[in-house]
Amino acid sequence: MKILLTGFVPFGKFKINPSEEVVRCLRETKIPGVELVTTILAVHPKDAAEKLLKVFEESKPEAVLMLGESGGHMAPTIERVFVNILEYPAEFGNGIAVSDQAIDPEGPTAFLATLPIWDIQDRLLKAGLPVRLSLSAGTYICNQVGYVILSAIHRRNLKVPCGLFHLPFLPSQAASLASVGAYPSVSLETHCQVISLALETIAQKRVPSL
Ligand code: PCA
Repeated sequence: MKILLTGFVPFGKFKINPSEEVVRCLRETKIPGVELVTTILAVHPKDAAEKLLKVFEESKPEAVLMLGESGGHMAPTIERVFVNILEYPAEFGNGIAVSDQAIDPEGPTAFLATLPIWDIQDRLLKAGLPVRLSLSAGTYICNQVGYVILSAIHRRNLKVPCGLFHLPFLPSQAASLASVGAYPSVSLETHCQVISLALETIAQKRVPSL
């Protein structure tokens, strides 16, 4: 199955983003039943959505798995809901804060992930890997790209399972914050095992869950 796997460049005070590192690592990994198309997105509301839609059009994947960093999360997290809100503080918007904008003024309130989330969760837990489900992807760029791509898939009535994992900090990121507080982290190796098994499960399941 051809799956589009995306990550993001570093943002905020970091020079590394676990999502980009995982994409780089899995590009070189053979995953049973999976042919990967990969791309790294800018952490920018216009550029990220435009590039994602362009790569989607060009590569015509049969499924889409997006990855993003979410510092403070305890485990890799499957996002279930993408809301029609764009809102972020100035520190994440090059000095410009955005408050309570609609991603698509004509669009529905939210889209739900169409990945086989229960199968992925079962498979990961049985393999002894950490995962949790979440009902909020936030209101920043990860939520936005999730909303935008699910909206495009929905409008075209495509049978393309699609969703996003938020990934906790890598150990080096948590270590760099030691003077601020104790942050949870997950190793790159564990992140890669989690996402590799999630991709394998998506390829086996094939159909959107909703
Ligand atoms: N995480 C941010 C955007 C880029 C990323 O890796 C988010 O959670 O929206």
